[in-house]
Amino acid sequence: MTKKRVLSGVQPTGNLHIGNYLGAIRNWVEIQPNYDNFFCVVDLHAITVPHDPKTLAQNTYNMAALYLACGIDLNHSTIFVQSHVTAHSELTWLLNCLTPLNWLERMIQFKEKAVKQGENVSAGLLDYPVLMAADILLYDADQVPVGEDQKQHLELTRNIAVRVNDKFGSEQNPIFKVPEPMIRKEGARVMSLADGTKKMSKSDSSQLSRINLLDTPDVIKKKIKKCKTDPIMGLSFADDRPECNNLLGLYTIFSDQNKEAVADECADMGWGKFKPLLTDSIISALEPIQNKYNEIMTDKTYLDSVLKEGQEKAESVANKTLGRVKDGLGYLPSF
Ligand code: AQP
Repeated sequence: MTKKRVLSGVQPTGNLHIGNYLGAIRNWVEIQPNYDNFFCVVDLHAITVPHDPKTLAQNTYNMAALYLACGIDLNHSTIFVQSHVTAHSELTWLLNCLTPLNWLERMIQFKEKAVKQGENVSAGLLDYPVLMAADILLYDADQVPVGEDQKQHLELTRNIAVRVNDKFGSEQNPIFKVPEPMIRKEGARVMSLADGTKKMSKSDSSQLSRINLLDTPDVIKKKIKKCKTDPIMGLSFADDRPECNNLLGLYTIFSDQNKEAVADECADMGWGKFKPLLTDSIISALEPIQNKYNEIMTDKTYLDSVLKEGQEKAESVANKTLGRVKDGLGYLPSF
């Protein structure tokens, strides 16, 4: 039986944080033996907000190395760079012309990020979800493992696929496979360390709001020490205690326990006792990833070969889908 296909990606916009890890990459690693996986570094998405051309290539490289360091296994998965497969840009244009503008204007992420950019907001930011739809649909993905924040974009991808199938395909010969989101409950939404009601985010101006996968033990210790808490005695998973909920949730995952065990362990604790436990659990969980990352970064030839092979595998799938779409839309075949 052929395995179902999975596609997902992360933008190379700065350091990967534990929200990206728990919401996305850790799940990719766990599910990969059961699927045929394509994981890309979505560098075309990275320029939808102002970017620095001096760091884009290196960030892309670092992100690919982090995928491997987190445990992406090339026996099950293909790692590639989005901009290396030109079909992503081409399909985006075709989908742009088939996507109603008001579908994009409704996207929460656009509204939130557009506010931050004011007058400089680019058409690319509005178009971000169409590019994401192209990424997913090119690979006939069955499942898309993402964090909770991407749920609305996944819904849009499904709507675009259904619309194109209805207009240009047939029931027997649909143009696109309609993908399903794969959102795990725990870790799906890791919150900022500075405000338990806001998601942890790469673009938050405060470094203290997030823990990066490559933070040193001292930095992790400092960030946890300074993180926002509440003045209530005893720790609990209460809905009206966003910071407490978030930190207990992180401890649950990083100490590899279940929620009930953590609720019992921490019920009578104060922050002074809890914070060192959380710090140690994060440091120990990240240590093997950091060691592997440092090892991979010493071997550029290896990383280049991974990305070259990834590009070839991704192109062979993506170009086939692009051909099918262009046929469906009635384009003159190229020579
Ligand atoms: N706080 C989070 N909790 C759980 N999952 C998260 N993801 C992002 N933040 C959290 C998931 O990480 C994957 C890659 O995200 P991305 O690179 O596309 O960036 P993003 O979703 O825009 O969020 P970032 O990384 O924090 O960047 P900005 O600063 O742009 O908001 C996705 O699967 C996402 O769900």
